[in-house]
Amino acid sequence: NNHQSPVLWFTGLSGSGKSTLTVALENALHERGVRSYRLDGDNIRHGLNANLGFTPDDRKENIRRIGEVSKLLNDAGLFTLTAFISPYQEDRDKVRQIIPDGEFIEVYVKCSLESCEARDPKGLYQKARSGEIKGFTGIDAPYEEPLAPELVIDTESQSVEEAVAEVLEFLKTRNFL
Ligand code: GGZ
Repeated sequence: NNHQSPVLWFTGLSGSGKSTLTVALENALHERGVRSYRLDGDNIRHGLNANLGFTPDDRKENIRRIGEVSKLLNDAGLFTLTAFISPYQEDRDKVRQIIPDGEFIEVYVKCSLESCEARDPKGLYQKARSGEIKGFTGIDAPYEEPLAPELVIDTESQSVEEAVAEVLEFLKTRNFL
């Protein structure tokens, strides 16, 4: 153990599996005695970022603030897990720049739009298709695939357990575990 803590930054479409994966990973880390904290829409968009919506500027500010909070959690020595669409490469890169070298781990939670739309756990894609929601990522707002992610997790071909095992294995190879 090199006593460093990573910021595990999960990015991907709505319905790609970011939340499911980060919850499962948090449990796996807890079992190993690792102190981690998970940031997601429930504890960020309802609180700190309650004044932000989904315009490009608001998404940018959403990610900037989450990046700053991640930096603080990382300073405190916690493993930080974030689960946000974070659609813009530039914004993800800016977060990378404020995290200590080697500690920002960009994880692309890869899932085709077709599959995310078929899952549609909250019925949001249907609302986006009907025009009830405007500017929905993947439908009428962009998602920029990561150019050089540390990890790609394909949630169409992998179970949650397999995905968690892959992240844990990666963390071992980087001496975070
Ligand atoms: C994308 C939206 C939108 C729009 C509401 N576009 O499946 P969910 O519900 O739980 O995840 C989505 C979540 C995205 O918030 P993020 O903070 O991750 O977005 S970003 O990183 O782009 O700032 C979805 C819901 O909020 N949602 N409207 N227009 N997702």
